[in-house]
Amino acid sequence: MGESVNLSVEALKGRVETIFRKAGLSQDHASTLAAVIVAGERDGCKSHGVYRIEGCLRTVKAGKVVPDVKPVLRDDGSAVVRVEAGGGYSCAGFELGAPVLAERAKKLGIAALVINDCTHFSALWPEVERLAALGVAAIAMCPSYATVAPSGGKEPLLGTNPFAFGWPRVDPAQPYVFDFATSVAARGEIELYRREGRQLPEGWAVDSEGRPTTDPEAALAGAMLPFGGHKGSAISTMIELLAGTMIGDFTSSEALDFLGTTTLAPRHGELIIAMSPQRFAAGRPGDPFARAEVLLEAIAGQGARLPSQRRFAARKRTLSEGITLTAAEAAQLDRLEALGLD
Ligand code: NDP
Ligand code: PYC
Repeated sequence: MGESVNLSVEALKGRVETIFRKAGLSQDHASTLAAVIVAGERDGCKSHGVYRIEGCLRTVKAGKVVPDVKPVLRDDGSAVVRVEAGGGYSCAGFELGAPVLAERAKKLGIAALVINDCTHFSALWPEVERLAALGVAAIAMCPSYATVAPSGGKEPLLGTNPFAFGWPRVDPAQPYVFDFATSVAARGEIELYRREGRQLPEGWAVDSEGRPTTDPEAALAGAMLPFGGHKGSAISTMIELLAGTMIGDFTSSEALDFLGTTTLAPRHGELIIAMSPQRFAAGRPGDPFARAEVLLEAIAGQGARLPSQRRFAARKRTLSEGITLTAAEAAQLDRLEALGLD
């Protein structure tokens, strides 16, 4: 086995982008995918970092994503802005729709971006963070593919359905952001345990017979569990309804039927709702952003950590010291660069 390597954020992004270009992705898709994957490595979010590259390439090779489609913006001036991704990766669609969404939320107080027919594998925090930088609060959510049993059940039906929230702060580099799977942990996290040969913590999953398991292989073949029992199960169901059926797109169960496997990136839609705090608080006492600072500082003042603080610290470190890839990750990158889509 070789050695770990250290790369600047820009150098890693360039290499990942090249891999995607060689695999037939258009420049737009290659660069937006590379950006989100490298942001994961930069911020210490490895469940959606470089290990995802192979899955993206497998999805291209299987013909389950259109690698060079141009997303189309459908905007009738209303509060619902739509991007038709045309079976392409979601990230380019988000880039197209985000500025329109923020502008519309500021104008109307609230607006939604619907992304339809997209292949989606990425973390959601880059999206709510981007919207916070544009001055709006936002929630983002999407189904996935059916891998999670509803609370009280034991068959995979719900997705790991991520849910993210962003709120602009006085320091624009550190918005209040959280982003989590509605399963106990993301499926990508279980895959990392499998690769490292480690046992899972208890309570994450059941095997294909419905028995609790800490074996990652058995968990991936069985069903993952929602976080917080019936509460996570209900939030996950809400995401199926709002970001699946309501926007006329696949639920997690339909996404799995379409794909026939969990080894490729899932196709479905995404829903992002943006709000202008100034518009909601208009005519009421106090500035909503200043009042938010009081609350957030009081939380931190108790010694509790705010979500994303770990990420922001990792970002600060990697931007100055570079990103360290393990020997296995570095070898994977070399191999993918040499092979293209083989
Ligand atoms: P985690 O449980 O690791 O973390 C979720 C959130 O909680 C983060 O915002 C994290 O902040 C915060 N957090 C963690 N620990 C603490 C703590 N002690 N105090 C305060 N905040 C804390 O994430 P998951 O495994 O649930 O999800 C990981 C990623 O997977 C997400 O980015 C999600 O979008 C992605 N995902 C994507 C899917 C898709 O279909 N596209 C499906 C499922 C998940 P911090 O980052 O600073 O630690
Ligand atoms: O980690 O659960 C996950 C996941 C599913 C699709 C993309 N990420």
